[in-house]
Amino acid sequence: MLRLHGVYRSRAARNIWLLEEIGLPFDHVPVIQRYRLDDDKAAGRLHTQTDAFKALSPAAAIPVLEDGDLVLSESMAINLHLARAYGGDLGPRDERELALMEQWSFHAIAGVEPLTLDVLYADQATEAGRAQVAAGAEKLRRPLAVVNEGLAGTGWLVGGRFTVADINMAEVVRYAMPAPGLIAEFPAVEDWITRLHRRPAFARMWAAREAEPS
Ligand SMILES: N[C@@H](CCC(=O)N[C@@H](CS)C(=O)NCC(=O)O)C(=O)O
Repeated sequence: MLRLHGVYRSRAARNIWLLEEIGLPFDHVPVIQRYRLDDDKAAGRLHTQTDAFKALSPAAAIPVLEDGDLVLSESMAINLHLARAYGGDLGPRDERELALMEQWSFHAIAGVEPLTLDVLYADQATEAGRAQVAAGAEKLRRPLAVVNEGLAGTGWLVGGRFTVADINMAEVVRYAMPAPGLIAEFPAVEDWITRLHRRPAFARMWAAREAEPS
């Protein structure tokens, strides 16, 4: 059976959403980020700095997928593999679609996600936090405009249908949602993410994530 390491409150959420979409059973190992644990709580927990986990992940980072003897890190690579191997039409139908799915996944991880972290982790109760969000939102406008353009026409990123490319992009766009009014500036993105968050598989992942201690 497939085995996925990583708590819901991590980039493993994007893999769990896809696994829910495919309906694939998997063994979920809730490895937690070490920085989230006090020293006294780390003992006896599955976390990213344990020797057993570092043997799987030299980067000491979740998520990690074990698929037989294949051990894979990087959340986007894991999703592209799962979609191709098991996802049917969630994955590429041909080389052209694969190229486009990789293009959007790389834009997500390199062009969008790093800019979202200032927004995601800001304390908007403080003036400094709000300023950090405003600066982050300003940087995000250009890459989000690219996504908005990509959705124009069919409302999906690749192949005129819902695919792994949408999941990979939507999970990083979600990190930008705490920026007040930002997503609404991009109507195609706003419509698309609203539709995606209504999907039953996303709702199942989200409910489990919310049930997980923060
Ligand atoms: N680019 C990697 C990033 C992986 C990553 O940084 N994961 C975080 C959690 S979301 C982590 O495990 N950090 C290690 C730690 O904090 O102990 C991916 O997309 O999988």
